[in-house]
Amino acid sequence: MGGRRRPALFHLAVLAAACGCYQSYAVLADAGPDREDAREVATDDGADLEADARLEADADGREDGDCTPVDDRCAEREVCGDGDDDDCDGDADEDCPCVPGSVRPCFAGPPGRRNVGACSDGEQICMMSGAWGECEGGITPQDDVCNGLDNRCDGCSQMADCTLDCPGPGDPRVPDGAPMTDYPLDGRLFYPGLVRAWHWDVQGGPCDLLAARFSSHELLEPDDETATLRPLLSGDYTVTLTVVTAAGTTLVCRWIIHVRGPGLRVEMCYPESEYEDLDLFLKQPGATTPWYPHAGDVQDPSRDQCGWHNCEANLRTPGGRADWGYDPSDLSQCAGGPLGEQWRTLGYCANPRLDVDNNMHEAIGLPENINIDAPRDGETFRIMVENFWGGDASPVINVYCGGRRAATFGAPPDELPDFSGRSGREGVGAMWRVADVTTRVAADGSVTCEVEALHPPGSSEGYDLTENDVRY
Ligand SMILES: [Ca+2]
Ligand SMILES: [Ca+2]
Ligand SMILES: [Ca+2]
Ligand SMILES: [Ca+2]
Repeated sequence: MGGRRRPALFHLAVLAAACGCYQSYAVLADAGPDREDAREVATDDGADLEADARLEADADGREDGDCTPVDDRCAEREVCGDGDDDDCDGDADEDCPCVPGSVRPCFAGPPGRRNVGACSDGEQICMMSGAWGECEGGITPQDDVCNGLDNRCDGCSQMADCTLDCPGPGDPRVPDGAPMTDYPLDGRLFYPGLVRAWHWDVQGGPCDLLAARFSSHELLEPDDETATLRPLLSGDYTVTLTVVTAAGTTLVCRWIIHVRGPGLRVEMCYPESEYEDLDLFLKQPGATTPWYPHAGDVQDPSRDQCGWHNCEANLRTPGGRADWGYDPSDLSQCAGGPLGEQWRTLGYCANPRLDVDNNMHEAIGLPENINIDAPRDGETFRIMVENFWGGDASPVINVYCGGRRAATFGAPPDELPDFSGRSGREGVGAMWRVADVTTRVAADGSVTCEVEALHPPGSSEGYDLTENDVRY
């Protein structure tokens, strides 16, 4: 939705291209010192170099001959409901029924190696067909290399005397991050030796697959010993660290950083976000009023829903901030985001809040997200997207509860069939009523939720898309 301030472009770098060359864990011997940006070339006597080389010569390492590998537990048949690939065909819970839109952890390797060594769960989305999609992300068993980690995930593949000490799941060197909070990356935590070149690469969460120019994060100083990850969205970020040693050997670590915010977070991204304005809304629990009650004026959304009109740091319409009775959160929950300065000026992070409205004026090419850091038990929130721009768009909605993705809607292959209509300047255009989310708060304060997809009235499938219809 349009604003009046000066445009402020946030450049979200395309990070993937530079080093797509190291896709495996293999130690690439003599991979070559072709980086001109080497910052730390060994210049002292050759002794260190020799020691370095000697250590690397041990890279074929040793294994404990007494070690018994874990049982893969590969079975004849797939078992439904466990997120495991029981029959070891590379797919978890294939041909098993599921609730469309729901998301859960899965593991595409042998069940016996799940959560062993370097291995880490991915996630799978239940497609609109009612079957689980591919298990994406995560780390599956690989050939072992000398990197301080059990790459085969069989309990026996760790080699000794490795110069590189990679982190696995739960390693205190790779703690969880938070959305819109800078996350420091330090190569010295993993490699102590002499270095010719460092390189960091980060693959973001589900939104990054949508469009080459869209990124869920920024990565600052990717060719330095220390880099900074600036995640805008929740989710799993896969980090790849490449070290070219002084002796010219290329070493690689890969691990996953979980980026988790508290409470309920509804995040929207769309590949057209550099030139189209979509608006995300969340209805106040208990309210069932029309989304645009004032003669269908899109510039005047209902006051009982959170959106661009009443939930950003700076309010652009009269009528005050959305107040649903929640305490505000500490500034640290929102000050690191694109409109961090505005939130700092306000002095707190509101609940509910819209961190930023992607609107072709003050923010372009960004996701939109609405958060409630500490929702109450048993509240139901309806999610709606309005296409202010009018042209066809393919938004994806991710729902996170207690930091874990609970549901995804609109992701390929289930893009909206046709989400277009007249411009918001002419009236109510295309609207998508996405889902109802009910929060569950346990005694210990942890938040989960139940998500129910919305369908056209009287139907049990399909997206609830309308044009010029303001109904709840
Ligand atoms: Ca299974
Ligand atoms: Ca399977
Ligand atoms: Ca290893
Ligand atoms: Ca917008």
